Amino acid sequence: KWEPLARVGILGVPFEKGQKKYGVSVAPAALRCAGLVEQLRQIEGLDVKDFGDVDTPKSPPSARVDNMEHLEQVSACAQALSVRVAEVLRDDRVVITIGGDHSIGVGSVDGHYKVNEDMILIWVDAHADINTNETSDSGSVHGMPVALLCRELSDYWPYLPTMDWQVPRFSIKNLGYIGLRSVDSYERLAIEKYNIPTFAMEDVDTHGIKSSVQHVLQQLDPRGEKPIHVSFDIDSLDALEAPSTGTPVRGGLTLREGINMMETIYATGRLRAVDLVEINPAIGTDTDRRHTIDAGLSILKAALGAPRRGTAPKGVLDLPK
Ligand code: B3U
Ligand code: MN
Ligand code: MN
Repeated sequence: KWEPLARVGILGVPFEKGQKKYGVSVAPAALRCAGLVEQLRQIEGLDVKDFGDVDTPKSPPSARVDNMEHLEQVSACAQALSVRVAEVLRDDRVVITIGGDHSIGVGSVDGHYKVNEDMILIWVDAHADINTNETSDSGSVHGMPVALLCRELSDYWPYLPTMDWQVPRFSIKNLGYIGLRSVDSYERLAIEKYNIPTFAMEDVDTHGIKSSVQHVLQQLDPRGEKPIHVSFDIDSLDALEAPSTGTPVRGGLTLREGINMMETIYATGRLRAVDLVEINPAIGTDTDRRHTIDAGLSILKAALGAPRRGTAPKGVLDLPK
C-alpha cells in the first residue's frame, strides 16, 4: 500500500535561539548555495519544490520561565513552522525541514502530527533532547524538544507562556532513538521509564545500522502502516564526518551508516518528513564546513531515494562507440 512519494517540499528555518552559538541559522542558505535543490532534482522522477524560508517572527516579550532561554522566540518560530509543514504535507509532498537548531523539531513534528496522528518519530542524534527546564544543565531549548512534544511528559513542565498553541498530543510510545552517546542522567531515566526503543552507538556496533533501524521500526510499528518522521541532528554523525556543529561528539555514526539508515527508511515507502538540523557553517575550517554540508546533502539524497549505484541514462541502450 505504501510507496515512496515522488514529490518533495523544502522548508528552511534560519533559527538559532534554541542554543547559544552563532551560525546555525545560516545553514539553510549554505545548503541551498551548495546546490541542495539542484542535487535533489537530479534524483530521477523527483518533483522538488522549494517553499523558501519560514518566517522567524518577532515575538512579544512574555513572562520568563526558569532555565529556558528564549522560550518566546522558540515558540513563535515553531508555531510558524508547524503551519508550513502541515501545508507541504497536505500538498502531498515529503517535507524536508532544514534548520536551524533542534528546537525547531517542536514545530516540524507538531505540524506533521496535525496532518497524520499515527506518525512515528525516529530521533537520530548524539543527544536525547528530552530534558525539561528542570533537568537541563544548559537551559538551551534544543536539548528539550522531545520532552515538549510528548503528552506523557506534559506533567513535568510548568505552565509555559506563549506555548498555548502547542498541545502535546504525540505519544512517547511512537518515539525511537538512534545514535545516542551523550545522554544526561534524567534523560536516561526517562528513556528507561518509558522504555523508548533506543539504539545507542554500542547497539549500532552490536547489530549493525540496518538491523538497528529495522528493529526500531518494527518495535514502533510492527505492521508497517504508519508514516515516518526522521529528525536528523547532524551531530549524530561522528565529529570527524560532520565537524561544523555546535556540540560535536566523537564516536558517532559514519556517513555511510547515516546513508544506509536513510536508504533503509526510504525503502519502507513511508518516509514523509525529514528534519536536518544543527549544521553550523560558522564553526571550523572551510574543509570542515564543506564536509559537514556535503554530509547533510548526502543524507537527504539517501532519504529521497538517490541510488548510490548510479542509474543508466533513459532511452540509451548502448555505450557510445
Ligand atoms: N543534553 C545537553 C546537551 C545537548 C543537547 N543537545 C545538544 N546538546 N546539541 C542539553 O543541553 O540538554
Ligand atoms: Mn538534537
Ligand atoms: Mn545533538
